[in-house]
Amino acid sequence: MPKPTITHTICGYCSTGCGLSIHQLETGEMKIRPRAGYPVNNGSLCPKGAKLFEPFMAPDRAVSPMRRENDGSMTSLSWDESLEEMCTRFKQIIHDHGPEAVAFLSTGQITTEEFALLGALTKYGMGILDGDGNTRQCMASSVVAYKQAFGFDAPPYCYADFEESDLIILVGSNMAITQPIMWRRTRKNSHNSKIITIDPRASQTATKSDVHYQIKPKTDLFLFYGIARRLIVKGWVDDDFVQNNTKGFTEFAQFVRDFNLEMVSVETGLSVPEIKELTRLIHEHKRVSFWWAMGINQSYQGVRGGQSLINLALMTGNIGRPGTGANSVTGQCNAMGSRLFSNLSNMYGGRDFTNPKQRAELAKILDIDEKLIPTRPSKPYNQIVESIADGTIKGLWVIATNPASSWINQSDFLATLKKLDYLVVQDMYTTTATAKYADLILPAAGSAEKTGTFINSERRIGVLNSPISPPGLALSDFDIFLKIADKWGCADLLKKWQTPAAVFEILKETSRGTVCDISGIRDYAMLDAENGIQWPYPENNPDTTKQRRLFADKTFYHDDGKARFCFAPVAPVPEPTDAMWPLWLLTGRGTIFHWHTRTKTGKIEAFNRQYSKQPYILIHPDDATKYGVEQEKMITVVSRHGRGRFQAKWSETMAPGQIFISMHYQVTNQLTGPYFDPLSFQPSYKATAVRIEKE
Ligand SMILES: Nc1nc2c(c(=O)[nH]1)N[C@H]1C(S)=C(S)[C@@H](COP(=O)(O)OP(=O)(O)OC[C@H]3O[C@@H](n4cnc5c(=O)[nH]c(N)nc54)[C@H](O)[C@@H]3O)O[C@H]1N2
Ligand SMILES: Nc1nc2c(c(=O)[nH]1)N[C@H]1C(S)=C(S)[C@@H](COP(=O)(O)OP(=O)(O)OC[C@H]3O[C@@H](n4cnc5c(=O)[nH]c(N)nc54)[C@H](O)[C@@H]3O)O[C@H]1N2
Ligand code: SF4
Ligand SMILES: [Mo]
Repeated sequence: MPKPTITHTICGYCSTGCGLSIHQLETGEMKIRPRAGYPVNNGSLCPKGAKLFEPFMAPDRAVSPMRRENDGSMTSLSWDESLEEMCTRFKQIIHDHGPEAVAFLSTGQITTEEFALLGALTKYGMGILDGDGNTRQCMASSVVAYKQAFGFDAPPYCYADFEESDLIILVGSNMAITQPIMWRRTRKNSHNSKIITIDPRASQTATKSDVHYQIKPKTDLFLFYGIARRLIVKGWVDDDFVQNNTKGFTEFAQFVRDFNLEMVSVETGLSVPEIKELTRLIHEHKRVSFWWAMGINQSYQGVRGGQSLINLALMTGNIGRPGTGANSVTGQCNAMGSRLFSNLSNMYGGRDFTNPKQRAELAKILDIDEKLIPTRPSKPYNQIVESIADGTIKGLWVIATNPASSWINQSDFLATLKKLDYLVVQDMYTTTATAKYADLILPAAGSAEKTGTFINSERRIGVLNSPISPPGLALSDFDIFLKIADKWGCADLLKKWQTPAAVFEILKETSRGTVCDISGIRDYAMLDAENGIQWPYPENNPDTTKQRRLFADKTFYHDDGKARFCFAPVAPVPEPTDAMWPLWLLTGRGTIFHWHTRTKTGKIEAFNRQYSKQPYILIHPDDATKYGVEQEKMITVVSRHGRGRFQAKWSETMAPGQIFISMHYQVTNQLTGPYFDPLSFQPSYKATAVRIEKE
């Protein structure tokens, strides 16, 4: 039997970043297998990765550029015609209204090289100042939390820490369905670990954990400040670590004095013995790891939430050792690439736009005129949306994200989108919620159809080899950006940026000497041969360990090498429940099978059969009785911002007073309102006051 041809690539869904082996048989048939020996997922895949290719064959793939005509119909165009139109329209808007009148919204789902090229094209070539990613919706709070506490946006862990921990504390993470391979690793633990989940719902993860702390929504800060206080009262602090490796502990200890057990119990709904027990467990275990996800980040106080866990890790010395850490789990396949190399909130390599020395340094590395580099970072997503609403932004380019479904406060957002003079949507599909508003659609290849790198949650850079080709005229985002550069007339600036491999070389140079230095990675072949490589990996990197964590030397990235305790008073919920709006709406992922707005997984019939096509709510039976909600019947959920119809599902996984709606339906964000963390500008998707109306 002839041997199949094997290519290696990375799954294009979640930030776990599983390695795949694609076996191509002589018949042309392709089989997806987990990549043997890949340190992320050795031998395992979740159902989405196993069916990676199916959505690529869907009939609504965008196969040529398309223009919306006056009667609303779409006409196919050549690349030349479409980009001529796009550039002419955007240039006209900039000519008439200035560079702030055009912006873009991007993603955590394209390659690092594509981010980097987009950042250079827009900022240096097209003169566009503002562009942000959907990563703002996802991990902006962790970014700020880490920068302030550690001096750099540096998630410290490797996945081996799941296996090395003796106490795993998951906060606002439904890992069993959102990061199933990470979850599997928690189960391969040889330290007899205990898994604790802190979540207002008995989520799929909470029910599989050893202990579930069913906290009231948005009271995590009370709990973690309260635990910090009790650790201090009991003398359970790692004084040496605090003394030698941190700053601000005295002020922190003073601050948490008010968070006594009784007050924390009232606020969180947990009993005093539960809080005491959790504190004791943290003290008695030797390798405690704290993991947080969207239940913390997507909040009006998300940065402080992440930092409240960082504080616990610091004061107990649970960092830099196997099985420890204050670990933010990010979401999309390349959210971590966008954090460091998209040139949006930071310049390449985590440099600061407002720092003249760093601007000059970058201009030299890139061999460009320093004047081309903006002196301020991009506006964050929410301010871009506000600027569309007030008419400042008139042209928008949306790349690999579907904000007409995923952005918060849709009841305003959809009206805002209509205010644009010109909207370009670059996507794999013509039928997305956002594409329906587009004046121009640019057909993009998906992750399995291109080359480049993704960076996963544990900072591992993995390389993509395209096992399949894009359909029709569709092109990789990389090639689309190069074509736009040509049309715009700035191709000269990007002479050195012609292939993903060439851009990887540029990124190596921009990273040299920074915290995320990757200058020691020779090329893609090395990445492939080494099963991915975690940053940092400087030239002459002495540490070739396959799974590396940060801070083993207890040195942090602030100038004095010390980590900071960061904290603030607990802010009131911006929109409280009351007699008129008596229920808390929680939103999030509903199933292992579906991805966000379902543009991809919604094409897989086997997955659709496993999940309700009808938007639904989960409601506790007591609330159902109280509000006269019948099982499986349609009801209307109303918030101060909008309304939607849902099928009612009674569920004891919910605490009374709370309902859950998954984010996989466009209607969900009709209910959410415009609240953001003031430091990270991340939307607060997980606390909206609502009521139920019977039909
Ligand atoms: N199957 C699947 N997997 C995915 C995705 C997907 O769409 N589908 N998306 C990916 C992406 S981009 C992301 S960001 C991740 C998200 O991964 P997760 O963060 O794990 O998922 P979520 O469901 O958004 O939220 C997690 C939990 O937060 C809880 N929560 C809500 N409010 C609070 C609170 O106040 N405190 C606490 N402690 N918990 C709270 C919710 O009940 C929920 O169970 O998943 C990634 N993986
Ligand atoms: N209520 C509520 N809302 C939420 C959340 C929540 O928990 N609750 N979570 C938030 C979070 S964490 C996230 S990350 C966002 C996700 O929100 P979105 O980013 O809007 O969701 P996706 O469905 O992943 O959209 C990605 C789009 O890119 C397209 N695409 C995929 N690959 C490529 C590619 O390679 N190139 C191009 N050009 N296009 C491609 C897909 O077809 C799809 O239209 O949702 C946020 N919204
Ligand atoms: S766990 Fe994430 S990266 Fe791994 S196969 Fe599933 S979706 Fe893909
Ligand atoms: Mo996300």
